[in-house]
Amino acid sequence: MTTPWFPNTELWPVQHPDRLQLYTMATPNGLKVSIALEEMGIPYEAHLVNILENTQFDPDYLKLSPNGKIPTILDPNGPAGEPITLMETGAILLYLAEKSGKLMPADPRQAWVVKQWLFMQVAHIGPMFGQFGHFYKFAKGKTSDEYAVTRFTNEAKRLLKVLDDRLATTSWLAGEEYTIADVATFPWVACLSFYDGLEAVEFDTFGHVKAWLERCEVRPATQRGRQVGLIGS
Ligand SMILES: N[C@@H](CCC(=O)N[C@@H](CS)C(=O)NCC(=O)O)C(=O)O
Repeated sequence: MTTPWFPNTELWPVQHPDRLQLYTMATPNGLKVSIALEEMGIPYEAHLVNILENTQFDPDYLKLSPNGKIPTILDPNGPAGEPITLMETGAILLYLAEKSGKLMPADPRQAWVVKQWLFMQVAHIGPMFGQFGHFYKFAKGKTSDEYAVTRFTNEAKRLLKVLDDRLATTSWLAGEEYTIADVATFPWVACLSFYDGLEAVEFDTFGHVKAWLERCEVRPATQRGRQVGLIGS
């Protein structure tokens, strides 16, 4: 096995070089991976990449993750026993599901349904909810133009309706089994309250999403995953 190269070990000292290394922060995208690792029971070592201090642009970090975003993983024991680094949560979740054999149904038809909802999160829920949070909370007072707030509030509501209709018919997004599609979507829906946006998106009207969110929130592994990458941790 080739010894992996670890980024900036002064900033991110590695205590368990044999374990999967997670570079992250407790944001919705970061939490997807720490929750998945906890749910799958994969041993890992987490490192905080504080995006509020622009640490994601550390030249060493950019070697792992050229787009300068969190999270990133470095698995010393990747395919054929060789190290692998991965950015992009969709790819990371698929990789972890394959590695662990967990949170992805064995049945190929069902597995495609999981991938469909996973890509729906990555392409729509994440970017649109993120823009909603940006304009509704963080850019408040910085622009007098209501256009963006209205656009992303409406889009967030539209997407919640898509999720609600789906969850009216199934317990979890891809069916009766909890999968990486739920892992990916949960932190973004949970984040609406951090954006103080529950009223704006009329969250209470989406009863099936609300009940699903509660089912996700009580999972012990999910609760542990939510503690990873907090500032000061
Ligand atoms: N499509 C990427 C999105 C990652 C992403 O946007 N991460 C945010 C935190 S939630 C980030 O690193 N932001 C820092 C920045 O934009 O400079 C993924 O799914 O991994």
